[in-house]
Amino acid sequence: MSLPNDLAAYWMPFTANRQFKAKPRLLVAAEGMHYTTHDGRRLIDGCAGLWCVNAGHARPEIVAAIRAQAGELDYAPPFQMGHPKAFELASRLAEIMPADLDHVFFTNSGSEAVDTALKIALAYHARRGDGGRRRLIGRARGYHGVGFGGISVGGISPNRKAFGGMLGEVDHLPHTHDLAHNAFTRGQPAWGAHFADALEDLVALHGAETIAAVIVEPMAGSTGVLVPPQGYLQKLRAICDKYGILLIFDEVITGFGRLGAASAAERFGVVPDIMTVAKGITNAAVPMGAAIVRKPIFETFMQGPDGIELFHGYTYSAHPLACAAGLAALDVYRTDALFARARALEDYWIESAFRLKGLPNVIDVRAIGLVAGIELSPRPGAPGARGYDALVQCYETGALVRVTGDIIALSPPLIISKQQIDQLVGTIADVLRQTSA
Ligand code: PXG
Ligand code: PLP
Repeated sequence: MSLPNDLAAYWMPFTANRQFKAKPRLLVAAEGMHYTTHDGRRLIDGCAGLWCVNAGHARPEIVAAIRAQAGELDYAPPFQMGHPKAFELASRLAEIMPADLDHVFFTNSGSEAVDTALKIALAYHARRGDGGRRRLIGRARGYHGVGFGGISVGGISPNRKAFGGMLGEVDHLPHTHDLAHNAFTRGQPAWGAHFADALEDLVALHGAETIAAVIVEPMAGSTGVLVPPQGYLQKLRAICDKYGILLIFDEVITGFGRLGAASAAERFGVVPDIMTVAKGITNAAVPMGAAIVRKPIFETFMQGPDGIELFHGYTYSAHPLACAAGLAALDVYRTDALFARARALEDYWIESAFRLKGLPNVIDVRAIGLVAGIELSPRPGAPGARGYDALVQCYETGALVRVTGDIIALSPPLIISKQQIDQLVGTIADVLRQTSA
């Protein structure tokens, strides 16, 4: 397939537009573990699209469900109306999420899921007559999408700098990344649970009675794969409980099998009050996200005068195509036991990623579930350049990987075979050797 003859009109997101348009990389087809490029090459998908195509591309069951839904019910207004699959999908999600995370508010993306979760947290406290709790606590290096709520609690500087004021009442925990103590750790580092104690300091500073919620990624993905130290999430949970602060896990990446379980909450044995999901919820075939809340939070909204309980929602909340894709995706995950498969492959995956230790410029390898972060030392005076070169080289050599700064993040579809793991890691190893300058 040839290139379109005009690339100018499309303003590409999170992309160096001019660099890209000077040397475009177009994907024109996908199936299973592979993409096809515009120049007819096959790429092994090392990042499940963008951490989202967990069951692999073009799953026939999901394709068929979307086709059928488009012909049967293309759209239904979600305000004061419903359609069956929205209720069915919510029930199915409640079934696979831990404890009493039983009520689901649908959105169209992770960013919207985060905004929704933050708004629910604030409205929950107000509804309980505890409306002084308006402060939201995020974490340095956190990524919670690109809405004003998400960038306010987020901790990635370039995503905030150009955009001014943000939400007013926000603070941040420190991140948990520490190469001096934890470089080259397989799975969760033993050192670092104390980073959660910083929440006690924020409580002392602001007063618990002003704090509504803490939001963290249980494993930070976008910033370059930061695995939570052992005991860290448990500690955050305990401090939140002590002070009546809601704990929100942003599981947009970690949901749906990435860490070998339906959720990171299940994997780590820590139940948040609200969970945000997106991406893998539909295997990425139709955009969708959700905020999933524990029963007592939902019940709080179901008390009082009988009327609209939450003034919030999207035109496309619970879109029929997304619900159909979501139901089909959950069927595929269950039928193929993909979460258990990821867990069973984890040791092989981690050992394979660690084959990159010792290659030029590799200053850390970290891995858990079917995720790995390969951190490269930045070129002097040119942070990100080495990472970007690795991305381009991998693309030319036959692998799609995700790069954030100088960190390569790997998160293949959960259907990857051992042989394909070898191929993916082998390609990256070759690239690291070739681009050692
Ligand atoms: N929260 C988390 C934890 C995410 O990872 C979002 C919210 C926002 O989701 P939407 O659907 O609005 O994009 C995300 C998204 C990367 C990368 O380079 C990661 C994401 C998005 C884009 C790029 O790792 N995660
Ligand atoms: N802007 C305008 C002018 C609208 O009418 C609407 C929805 O009706 C929106 C924004 C919000 O769009 P969505 O519900 O798709 O988020």
